[in-house]
Amino acid sequence: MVHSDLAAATTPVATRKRVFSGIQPSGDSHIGNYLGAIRNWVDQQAQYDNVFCIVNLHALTLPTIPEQLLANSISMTNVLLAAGIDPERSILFLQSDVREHSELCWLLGSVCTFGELSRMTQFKDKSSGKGEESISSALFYYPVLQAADILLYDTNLVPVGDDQKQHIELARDIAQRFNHRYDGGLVVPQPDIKEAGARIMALDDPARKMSKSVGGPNSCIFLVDDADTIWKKVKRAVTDSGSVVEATPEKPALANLLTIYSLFSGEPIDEIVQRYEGKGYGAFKGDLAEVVVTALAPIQARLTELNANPDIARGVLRNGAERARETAVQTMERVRSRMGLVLA
Ligand code: AQP
Repeated sequence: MVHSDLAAATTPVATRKRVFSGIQPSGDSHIGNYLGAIRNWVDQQAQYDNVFCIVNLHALTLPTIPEQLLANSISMTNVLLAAGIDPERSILFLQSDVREHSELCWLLGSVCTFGELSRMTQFKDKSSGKGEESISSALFYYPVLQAADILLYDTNLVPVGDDQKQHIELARDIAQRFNHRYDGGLVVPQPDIKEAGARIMALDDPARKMSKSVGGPNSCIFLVDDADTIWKKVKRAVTDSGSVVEATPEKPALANLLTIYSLFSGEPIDEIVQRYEGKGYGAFKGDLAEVVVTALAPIQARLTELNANPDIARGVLRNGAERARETAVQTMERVRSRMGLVLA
C-alpha cells in the first residue's frame, strides 16, 4: 500500500485499535525517523485511535541543556504537525506533562529484571566507548519508562522503526508478567514495524542506522536540510564498488539509497533499478537528491510557519496532555489497586 492509500483507509471509531508511539526531542529529526516512524503515524491516523508523545524524559538519558531541551520539544512538536499529525484526530503531548509515566515506570521496575535490561542492545550501543562513571543510570533504565509510556494507554499497536523492536518485546514481557502476578490489568501491545523503511542506514556507513546522536553531519539527511545541503549529502553518500544501480545484499549502500528513493517517490525498487540500467551511480544520485528535496519541500514550508508561531505547539501540547491524562489516571488507579497500594 502506498502513502496516500493508507491515509484514505478509515475504521469506525468503536472498533479502532489504540496506537501509542513516541519520539525524543534530542535534536533535528532525520529521514530515518520520518520514513521508519513519523510517516506511518500520519498515514494510519484514520485507522487508529492515536496517542503520540514527545518523550522528553527519555532525552534526559544523555546530557541536556534545559533551554535547549525545551526548544527541541517545541520544534519536534512542529515537525510532527508539519508532517501531518492532526491534533484533532490524534493526541499529541509532552511526556513530562503526564506524571503518571514516571510513577508507572517505578512500579513496573519491580517486574523487570536487571538481566533483561542488561541485554538491551540500544544500551550497549549508546554506552559503548564511554566510561561507566559517565553513563547515566537513566540510560540503562529507560526501556522500563518506555514500557510505562506504552502500557499507560492500553495500547494495542506500537508503530516504530526496527531499532525499537527489542524494547517493545520487553514491554510485552513486562505486561505479561504483571498480569500473571496481579491477575490482569494491562493490555499486551504488539509492535507495528513496516518492512520498508524500518531501518534507514547512515549515508556514510550502511552498516550503522541513521541516528540523531551518533555519526557525523554527513551521515543523516535532516528534515530541515535545504536543497543544497541535501544535494551535497547525497553526492557524498558512500556507494558500493561497481557502477550498476541495484539492491542486493552485496550492495548495502545502494540498497539503502534505493529504499529512500522508493519510499519518497512511491515507485517500486525494481522499476527504479530498471530505469537506471546502464546509467551509473551519478545520474541515480542526482535524481535521488531531487526526489528527497521535492518530498520534503511541503513539510519544510509548514515547519517554517509553525516555528514562527510557537504558541500553536504549546496549545496543542497542553490540550493533548489533558486528553492523555484521562486514560493515564484510570490505568494508574487500576495498577495501584492491583498491586496493593490503595488503602481500603
Ligand atoms: N535509522 C532509522 N530508520 C528507521 N526508523 C528509525 N527510527 C530512528 N532511527 C531510525 C525510528 O524513529 C522513531 C523515533 O526515534 P527516537 O528519536 O525517539 O529515538 P531513536 O530510535 O534512538 O532515534 P535516533 O535518531 O537514533 O535518536 P537518538 O540519536 O536521539 O537516540 C522510533 O520509532 C525509531 O524506531
